[in-house]
Amino acid sequence: MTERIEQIETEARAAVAEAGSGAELEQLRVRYLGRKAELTSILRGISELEPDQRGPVGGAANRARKGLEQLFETRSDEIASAELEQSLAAERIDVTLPGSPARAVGHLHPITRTRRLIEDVMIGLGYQVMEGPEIEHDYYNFTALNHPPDHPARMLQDTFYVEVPEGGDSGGGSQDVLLRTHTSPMQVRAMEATPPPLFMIVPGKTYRRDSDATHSPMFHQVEGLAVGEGITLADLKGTLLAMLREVFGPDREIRMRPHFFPFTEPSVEFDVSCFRCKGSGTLRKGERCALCKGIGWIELGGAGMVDPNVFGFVRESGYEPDSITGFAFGFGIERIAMLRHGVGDLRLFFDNDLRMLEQFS
Ligand code: FA5
Repeated sequence: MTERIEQIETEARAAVAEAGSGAELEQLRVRYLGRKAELTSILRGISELEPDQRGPVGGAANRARKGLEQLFETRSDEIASAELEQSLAAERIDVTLPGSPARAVGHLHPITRTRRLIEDVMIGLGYQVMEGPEIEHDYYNFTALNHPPDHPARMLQDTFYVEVPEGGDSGGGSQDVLLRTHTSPMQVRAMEATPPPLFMIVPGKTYRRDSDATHSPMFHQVEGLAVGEGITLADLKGTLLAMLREVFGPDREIRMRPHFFPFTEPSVEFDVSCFRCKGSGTLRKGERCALCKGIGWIELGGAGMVDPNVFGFVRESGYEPDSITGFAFGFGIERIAMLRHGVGDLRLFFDNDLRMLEQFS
């Protein structure tokens, strides 16, 4: 009987070594260790053997069973990892391939596109594009731009101030650091860093405590600054006209209306002639033009000649208030994008609703 047990074990070991798949191995396990297997029935029949046979046969059968169980386990691990290797190699996918069906790649946000359009036009006019910090000092945002200490724009209700942690260097008091309310602080920073003549624009994010269909707490502005000898208000008008004709079409006209900004003198607001009603204020059937509200002009931003007081803050960088002049302008990018694309509510740009954004692909 013990010989037969050895034979079974040898036969089983040879068969297991040959097994090439998990399924094949399972069949062998059933054949050699299953309920109906020969070894199992030998073990079951031990009690019926002659007493002197029970010890040696039972010992041999149990050893064979244990040995085979271990063998099956080892071989099963080997086959599983070989199968895994095989399927990893066979089912390898290139995750960089387009999906099926292929989805169109994304596109630039309409605000980015509008910003780039304006940058391209201004670079064409000889301006350089600069960037500035969104978290700004009161000095650049207000003081050096000639805002008196009691100017309402400095009030907590109008502006987002940043709390400087204890021990941090705010530079000058608890209301010294804020989210810039316009891109104009870069006028002073650019003049500090670059001697005249200077022709630059600054696109970027700005922040105010505003929220309605035409105002959002975060929005984008473009600042423009041109400083040199003999620069006049006529140059400002020509520059704005050239830029806005590129953006809104070659037939556009612009107009400037007197206004007030602390850092320009004189100051103006500038409008572009309405491109829907061609400046007439009425549509074909005598209807009032809704875009310009029947006025024929659309307000775009603020501008003016740089106030000599502002040059006074950067005199040491070569900006002598008596001999140098310049103009500055600033406007909102969202406003331009709304007008160009007929979007009625500015907040739609920032809701991240693909049904809206995909219209600009
Ligand atoms: C200014 O911010 C001045 N810095 C512009 C300037 C620059 C004047 C250089 C003179 C010389 P104002 O506050 O009017 O001006 O803002 C300019 C434009 O920013 C507005 O016409 C409007 O289009 C846009 N704007 C202002 N607040 C918001 C807001 N909350 N959301 C969206 N756009 C805004």
